[in-house]
Amino acid sequence: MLPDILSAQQVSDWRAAVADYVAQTPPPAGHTGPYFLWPHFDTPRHRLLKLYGNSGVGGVIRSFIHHELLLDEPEFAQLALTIPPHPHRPGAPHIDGLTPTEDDGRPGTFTVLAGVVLTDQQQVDRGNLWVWPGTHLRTGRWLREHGADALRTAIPYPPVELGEPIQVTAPAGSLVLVHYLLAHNIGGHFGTATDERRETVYFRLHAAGHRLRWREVVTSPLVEFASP
Ligand SMILES: O=C(O)CCC(=O)C(=O)O
Repeated sequence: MLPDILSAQQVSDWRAAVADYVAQTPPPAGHTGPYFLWPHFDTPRHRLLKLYGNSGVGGVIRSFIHHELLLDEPEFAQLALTIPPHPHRPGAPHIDGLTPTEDDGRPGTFTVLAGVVLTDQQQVDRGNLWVWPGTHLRTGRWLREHGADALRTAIPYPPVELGEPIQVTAPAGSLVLVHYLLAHNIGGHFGTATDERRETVYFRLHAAGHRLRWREVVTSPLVEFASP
């Protein structure tokens, strides 16, 4: 979790963009719980892509990627809202990109899930993302033993020891970086109907050439990342 990536003005600009998208495709009246929109970037002038570039988010993420690799521009975003009340605790995690896969049948692996946190999530149970720490390394080991293609049927998550989950806490304006293999899930929002909804914008990012090397990446999970 990286705090203070966006200024208060930038948070406000991003939230205005999210509000406009949600106004175009609003949730059903009375809906509570998760509400996701998936805008695709069919033009380089796409509003969210411009916010991503102008806010320097890509540059921050790039600094975590191996120095010999470029970072591709995001192809789409996920507007992740959680509308309270949603008293829910996930029982188990998932891995992204397996149902559905990409159009050619390749598991939809990517390098990093980057979440731009737009609402205060410093307390738990405010729609925070749940993660199971260390599972990206255990899953990488499991895939080394079973072969990368074992990922295709490891739904919802490979049979590795999960350990205890934590909720990611972060102030508005933070960036959350999540390894592709890290076990995660959607959290609950224990606020009331008058509390603020959770808003995070996620990008699923590929280091250049990722789709050609995905088998190496899932069996050697740090290969696309900068050395600490
Ligand atoms: O709601 C969230 O923060 C997580 C969403 C999620 O797990 C997913 O879309 O794969």
